Amino acid sequence: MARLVLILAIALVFVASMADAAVVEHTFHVGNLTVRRLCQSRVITAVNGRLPGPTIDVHEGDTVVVHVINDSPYNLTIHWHGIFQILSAWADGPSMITQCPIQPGNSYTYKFKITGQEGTLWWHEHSSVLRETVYGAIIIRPRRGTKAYPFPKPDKEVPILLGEWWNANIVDVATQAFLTGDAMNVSDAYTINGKTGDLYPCSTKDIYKLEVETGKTYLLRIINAALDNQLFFKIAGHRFTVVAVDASYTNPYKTDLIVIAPGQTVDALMVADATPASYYMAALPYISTASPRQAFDNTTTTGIVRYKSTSPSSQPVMPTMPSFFDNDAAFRFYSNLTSLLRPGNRTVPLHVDERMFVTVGLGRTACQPGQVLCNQTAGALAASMNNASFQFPTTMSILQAHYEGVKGVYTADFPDEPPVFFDFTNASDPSLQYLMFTSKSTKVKRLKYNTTVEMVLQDTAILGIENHPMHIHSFNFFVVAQGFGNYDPATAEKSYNLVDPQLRNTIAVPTGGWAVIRFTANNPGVWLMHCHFDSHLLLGLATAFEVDNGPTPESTLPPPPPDYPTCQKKLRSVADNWELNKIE
Ligand SMILES: *[C@@H]1O[C@H](CO)[C@@H](O)[C@H](O)[C@H]1NC(C)=O
Ligand SMILES: *[C@@H]1O[C@H](CO)[C@@H](O)[C@H](O)[C@H]1NC(C)=O
Ligand SMILES: *[C@@H]1O[C@H](CO)[C@@H](O)[C@H](O)[C@H]1NC(C)=O
Ligand SMILES: *[C@@H]1O[C@H](CO)[C@@H](O)[C@H](O)[C@H]1NC(C)=O
Ligand SMILES: *[C@@H]1O[C@H](CO)[C@@H](O)[C@H](O)[C@H]1NC(C)=O
Ligand SMILES: *[C@@H]1O[C@H](CO)[C@@H](O)[C@H](O)[C@H]1NC(C)=O
Ligand SMILES: *[C@@H]1O[C@H](CO)[C@@H](O)[C@H](O)[C@H]1NC(C)=O
Ligand SMILES: *[C@@H]1O[C@H](CO)[C@@H](O)[C@H](O)[C@H]1NC(C)=O
Ligand SMILES: *[C@@H]1O[C@H](CO)[C@@H](O)[C@H](O)[C@H]1NC(C)=O
Ligand SMILES: *[C@@H]1O[C@H](CO)[C@@H](O)[C@H](O)[C@H]1NC(C)=O
Ligand SMILES: [Cu+2]
Repeated sequence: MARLVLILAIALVFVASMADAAVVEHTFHVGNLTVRRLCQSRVITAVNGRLPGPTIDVHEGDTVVVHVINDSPYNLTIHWHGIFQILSAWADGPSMITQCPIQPGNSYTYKFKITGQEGTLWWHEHSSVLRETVYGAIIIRPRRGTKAYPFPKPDKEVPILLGEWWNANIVDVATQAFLTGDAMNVSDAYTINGKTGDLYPCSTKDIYKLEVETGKTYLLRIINAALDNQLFFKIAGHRFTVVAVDASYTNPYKTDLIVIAPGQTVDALMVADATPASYYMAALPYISTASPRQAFDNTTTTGIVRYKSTSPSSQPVMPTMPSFFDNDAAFRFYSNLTSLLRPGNRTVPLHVDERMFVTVGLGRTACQPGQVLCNQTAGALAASMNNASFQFPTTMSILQAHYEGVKGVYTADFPDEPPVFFDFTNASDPSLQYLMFTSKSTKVKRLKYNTTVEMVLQDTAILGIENHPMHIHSFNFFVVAQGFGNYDPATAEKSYNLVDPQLRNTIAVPTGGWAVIRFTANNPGVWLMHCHFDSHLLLGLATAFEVDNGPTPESTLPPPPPDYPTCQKKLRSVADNWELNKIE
């Protein structure tokens, strides 16, 4: 038993000696780890025996190679969130979209280049809900030996990974939700760098601490790795200057409040210019609707920022936090970010090839096969885009089916608009009840190489308005406008920012509102688009883009790597067992 609790820190980072590029290599052993939190002990799934997992620290232009060895009892995959994966779709990671899962006892090597992006991203599990504890930071610095940051050089860089914690086994929590067709149980705590902070029972020592020195500047690389909650983050007595989001530089934006959705990152400078003392950093959820239908985890996680000269026993000052329902504060932050324009950087495409209008929201569907505890009369909870509730295939990844031309795994008929246009966001409109029911399908949107898409994302009030963090794999998109209520082109188009809109990989679509995004499909492959609340992804809030090859070898997807996982059920091989014994 103990030999499988692999507390191995075998992260081999070897850096080839090349002028401006290197190969950064890691080995991820994924396995059981026993940890104590909130007065009890729990077995979690973790990489190399650590929570959060290892940081991947690279420069733009480098190649990353990660050997993932699955010694956990679960199927899993790893996704490199926000990485463009130019011509390396096989390494993107979402289960059944670009690969079959890595089964227990098996391994897969992810290999990809970091091209044209700098800042903070992250990696996480992408087969079920294991990303609760299987996640870590990706830090991309400017290309080796050339450029500096487009902001004053910080004295220190500090990853801040915000997470969520359940006392129960997270796979059991998700399984129960599936079997009953009900909402997933909410978390028991939030975490900062894997620790709950001292406002929870038995947690005095389980707190992240950052020591600072007066006058120094800290670059906080903030990542929201929580499964199901957007978060408000503050540090008492301090202000931030946001300089990047989702690994895209922004014009400096000063604020004392960071708002961050699951999937997003924020790089913020913080100068230690307060009276030397101890200060709490704190995060609590942004719930976005004052009358939530579901229960939510209303706790607060904390960390401590302590000035060097201050006594470790001094009581930290707590920041004044916004209310859970402060839509104004969230919108102020989300809507005021703009891209930093530098010569040669991507600018917003002015010509649009395809327009899509996509509703996102919750509803219900017939109980699915296997949902044995589901109420047949009421049906199961479901989520959909344009009334299509996404069903993951089971026999083969969509990318493999696309590449080999296998029929019957998916259909390329994801609709460009909803079946009916209605008063999307008026919750008191009784006709919404008739729009409640959706059905399961595996519909993707096919795009020719280099197509520029403009998509309006429209939240619906059918089963309660929410702020859905929509993420697209491979493509960063410009957020040209956002607002509340129903999207109306007559007024919205006047507000488009076609000069310096923020560039993101995850957009928190305003609660009961809309957002307009533009991107160019300049990478062949199959790319998932989905809500980054895991509970909504599991309910079907997803679709995918099937992007054709371009006309040249530089725009053609190469074949899959030799160790590409298949969906055949596998048994642990003798050789693997020998390896494990050796490690013990
Ligand atoms: C890992 O933990 C799970 C319980 O969470 C247990 O069922 C399984 O046997 C453990 N596996 C190993 C190899 O220890
Ligand atoms: C943006 O432009 C700067 C300066 O021209 C360049 O160094 C950087 O690599 C560009 N970044 C991206 C993501 O294209
Ligand atoms: C979910 O919460 C309910 C109510 O608190 C509890 O009875 C149930 O055991 C929980 N499910 C899991 C899988 O922990
Ligand atoms: C959190 O919810 C619990 C149970 O609903 C309630 O008793 C408590 O007052 C709430 N706490 C906060 C800070 O809202
Ligand atoms: C940000 O956006 C809000 C609208 O939500 C606006 O009122 C505010 O003045 C803007 N500027 C700043 C610096 O927050
Ligand atoms: C099933 O759902 C129906 C309709 O919502 C409801 O009336 C009934 O009480 C539910 N049955 C159970 C066992 O919960
Ligand atoms: C919402 O729908 C209700 C019921 O149909 C209607 O009375 C109300 O005027 C609508 N509200 C708006 C803002 O359109
Ligand atoms: C949504 O899909 C369901 C099931 O396919 C269908 O019954 C329903 O009419 C559709 N809703 C709308 C608004 O078209
Ligand atoms: C794709 O678009 C880029 C940028 O607009 C352009 O440089 C390239 O030639 C295009 N490729 C094809 C095959 O159209
Ligand atoms: C694990 O993956 C294999 C291959 O796709 C599949 O046959 C099996 O059902 C999966 N197991 C679970 C528990 O999902
Ligand atoms: Cu969602």
